[in-house]
Amino acid sequence: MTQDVFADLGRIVVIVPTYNERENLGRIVGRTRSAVPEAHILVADDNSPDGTGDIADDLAAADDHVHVMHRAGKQGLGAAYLSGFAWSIDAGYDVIVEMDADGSHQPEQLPKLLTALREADVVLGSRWVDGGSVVNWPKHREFLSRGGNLYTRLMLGVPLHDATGGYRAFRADALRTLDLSDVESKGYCFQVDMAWRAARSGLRIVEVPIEFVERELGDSKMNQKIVTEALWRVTQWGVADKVAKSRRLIAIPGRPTNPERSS
Ligand SMILES: Nc1nc2c(ncn2[C@@H]2O[C@H](COP(=O)(O)OP(=O)(O)O)[C@@H](O)[C@H]2O)c(=O)[nH]1
Ligand SMILES: [Mg+2]
Repeated sequence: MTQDVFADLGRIVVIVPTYNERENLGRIVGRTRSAVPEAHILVADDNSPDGTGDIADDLAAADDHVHVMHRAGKQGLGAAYLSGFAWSIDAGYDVIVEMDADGSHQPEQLPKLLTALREADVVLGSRWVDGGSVVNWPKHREFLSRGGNLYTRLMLGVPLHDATGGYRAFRADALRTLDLSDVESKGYCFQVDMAWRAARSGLRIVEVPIEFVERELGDSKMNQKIVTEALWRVTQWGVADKVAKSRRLIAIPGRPTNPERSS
């Protein structure tokens, strides 16, 4: 296989967050190493009770492109990615990729994301653009994802089709320009949070179609709490944004904008 196809993008790291993924980790690491041999991998494990962290250590011991971040316990996807971003930026990577451990995000499609990153700051793997698809996903998950994305578009006004997806590539330079110190999103709404921050900052965001394949091994960590957090936060952000926009619309130049004081 040709090495360093993406040398022009600089050093690449793929962050793989894990919680109880012992059946999946070896496969996803192997597939990623084959698909983009120059990419490094950072496994961000939340002290998985099933021993995923030990498997990650074995993989790292056998391959200098594999690294492991052992975290104290299950603190959510958002927290794992924030630590992973900080580690990756600190280590001097130029491209930071997000990829699930369970095979839903196919490493073989990573070259497509990286190719698109040549003309963008952020690339979102999208299930809901032309050419995108889902395989073996239960109908209720598809409904939740399509509905969640429609609601996000309406509330936040971002023209993205898959703001909830988690197969992404960022330029580290672009990530550095975002203030991530106040990110509170714990669960999967972290993805919406990041997409919205990127859009508001004027970063160049490109969506590329992906085929998302439901996991065959292990269990999904999606739960009601994650859905509730996403719904609540997107609603809060959307309302705050609309209020701020309407305030700007009614502001009179030279006059205080606080209506209570402008009698
Ligand atoms: N480190 C860490 N990883 C998590 C956590 N929750 C989910 N993940 C990982 O995030 C990825 C997506 O989770 P998954 O359960 O497949 O969600 P689904 O695809 O929406 O059903 C997988 O690699 C999980 O192991 C968490 O709290 N901490
Ligand atoms: Mg999954």
